[in-house]
Amino acid sequence: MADRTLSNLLREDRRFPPPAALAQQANVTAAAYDEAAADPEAFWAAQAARLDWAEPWTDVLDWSRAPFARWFTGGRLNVAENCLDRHVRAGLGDRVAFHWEGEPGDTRTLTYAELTDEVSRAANALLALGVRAGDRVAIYMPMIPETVVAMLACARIGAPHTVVFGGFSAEALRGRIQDCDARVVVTADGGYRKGAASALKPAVDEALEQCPDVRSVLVVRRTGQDVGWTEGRDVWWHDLVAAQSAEHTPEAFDSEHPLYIMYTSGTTARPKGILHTTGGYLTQVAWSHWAVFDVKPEHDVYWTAADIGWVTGHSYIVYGPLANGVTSVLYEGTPDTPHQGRWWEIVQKYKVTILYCAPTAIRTFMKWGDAIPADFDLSSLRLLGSVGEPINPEAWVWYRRAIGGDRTPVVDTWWQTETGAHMISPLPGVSTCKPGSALRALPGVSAEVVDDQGEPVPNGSGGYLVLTRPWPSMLRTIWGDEQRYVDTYWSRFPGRYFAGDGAKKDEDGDIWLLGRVDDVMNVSGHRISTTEVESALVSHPLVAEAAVVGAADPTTGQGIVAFVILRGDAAAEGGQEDPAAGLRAHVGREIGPIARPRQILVVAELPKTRSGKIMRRLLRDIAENRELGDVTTLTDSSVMDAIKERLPDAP
Ligand code: 6R9
Repeated sequence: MADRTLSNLLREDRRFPPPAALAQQANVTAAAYDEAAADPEAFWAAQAARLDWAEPWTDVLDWSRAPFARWFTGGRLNVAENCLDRHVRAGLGDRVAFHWEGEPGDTRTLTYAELTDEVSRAANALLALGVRAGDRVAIYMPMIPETVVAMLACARIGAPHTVVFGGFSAEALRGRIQDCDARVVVTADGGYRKGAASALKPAVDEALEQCPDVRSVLVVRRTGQDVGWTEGRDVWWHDLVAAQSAEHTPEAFDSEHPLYIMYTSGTTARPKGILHTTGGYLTQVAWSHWAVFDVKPEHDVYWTAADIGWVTGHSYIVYGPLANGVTSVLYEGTPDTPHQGRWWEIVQKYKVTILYCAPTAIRTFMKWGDAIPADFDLSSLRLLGSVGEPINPEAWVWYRRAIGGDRTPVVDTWWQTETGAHMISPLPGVSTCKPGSALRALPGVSAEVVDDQGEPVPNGSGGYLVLTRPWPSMLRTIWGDEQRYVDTYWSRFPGRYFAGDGAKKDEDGDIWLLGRVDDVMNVSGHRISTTEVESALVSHPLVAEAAVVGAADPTTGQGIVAFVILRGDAAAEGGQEDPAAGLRAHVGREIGPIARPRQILVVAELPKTRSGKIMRRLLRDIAENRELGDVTTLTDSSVMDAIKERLPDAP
């Protein structure tokens, strides 16, 4: 892989040093890298001390049963207590924890004191339903405050939660409930999406037909729509939770007590239940949120515009911001309801200072055009973040200019459900940013790019991303399948964690992520990453978004097939002319003739997961004219039908 990759990304030479004012007051300085490198365990022990521990740990890390890690062994703490009660005790009870904005425009403000009471009531309600420490609870909810309350109530009583994205099907929900043997489900009648009430409860009812062990369903009334009701099993949140006492004394749990299971799709059909535990997870999530977003809890209004059903929502809507006592925004709906300026209206209204979202959202806003954000006052923003996929340099520069007013650093944060917290990212007060690069491993984290034999590649070359030391928020196992944990992550390069992503090191040793290694194409023996071709396409003024796949090709092994969405203004002006020839030539100029797509299809939408990741697997099925594989993790399965309709006859 190392030698033959093409390198248009590495020709990106725009540089953005940290703003002086931010650098002067930054939470973390360059010294942290050296400190952490000298003694990573001492570094993490110092970060763990940011939390309240009921009992101190004896060892920082026990790696004697590698790759099964134990962090802060013997230590005891309660996650909800750290996120709530301790802030109230410190006199911060009146600080806003969440400014919640419903899609129809209804709002709720929850202070730390109010959230603590609500979580205590919900914890008492779960206890009343017979939930005990160690029992799993499934949460299938819209983006409403009760979702956060339910998660923290579970954490408070030591019942690991598994949050299933509200956009997933009954089938996906059933599989997850059964895999972790959850006995209680928390849900809502529905939520608001795209201007209408979208039902959730029917999917729960359908899933539970095949989950006889689920004994209780706690239902939040959000939309008021009619719901089916199973007497003896279903209970309204407003009946049960409201009747509980707001007094609940949290018990301290072992540092390795399970906190949650988050399912993520693998390359095979069965989703993996990624297990996160208590002390190490909260330590790294709290530290990274404080360091990477440079949060000042007294001043900042922080917004992760992502779904709670994605790991990003767990770590950077719920646990990180609350552990740091920060004020956040929580938004229920879609970015274009009721108009395409909705996010910017929210930034203006709450004077959001830090915004964190996915490249797919950024490219969508690019497509809608600069005029929309320009209508709002975004001057409160001081820092922007990106997560979920490689961010194309053009999208990065647009984000900084059109949203960040050419002032704000953009932190491109690489991490995974499995890593629990940020791993590779700029530090906004330290790093000179390069559009499209996540730069280097954070203090306390060790990453490397290696070749097929596991040898580190020289600067200027590409290979596989690995993590070379355990880290506090690492997954502990795959729920119920230790062997799959070992095989998936620790066998490809023994002793090191295989992330499944391709990456390059530039001449400075900075890291550029190139997408999943299964997204690398092989065209006439040249290894070309989908990310590189997509970035070349997105750098063309006509293109807002692109998805590239390798389709079997009788002569070249694989041929490049590109699906593109045109920018709003371009699509309107474009007339009848087919842009494919111009785009092919553009890719040829940007990367080289070998990377010119065999086919370019203009489409209106692309198939995405909850986190905005393009499901290239499905596009490959289309490009190779196959039946579609598993679509249970798609946010909107009708997208595939729309794409198929636009297809010319198969090549
Ligand atoms: C947090 C999250 C993990 C995969 C990961 C990689 C991709 C995430 C990225 C990125 C390039 C970034 N990814 N952040 N690629 N640059 N800044 O997304 O978790 O849903 O488990 O996905 O997402 O391919 O391996 P998850």
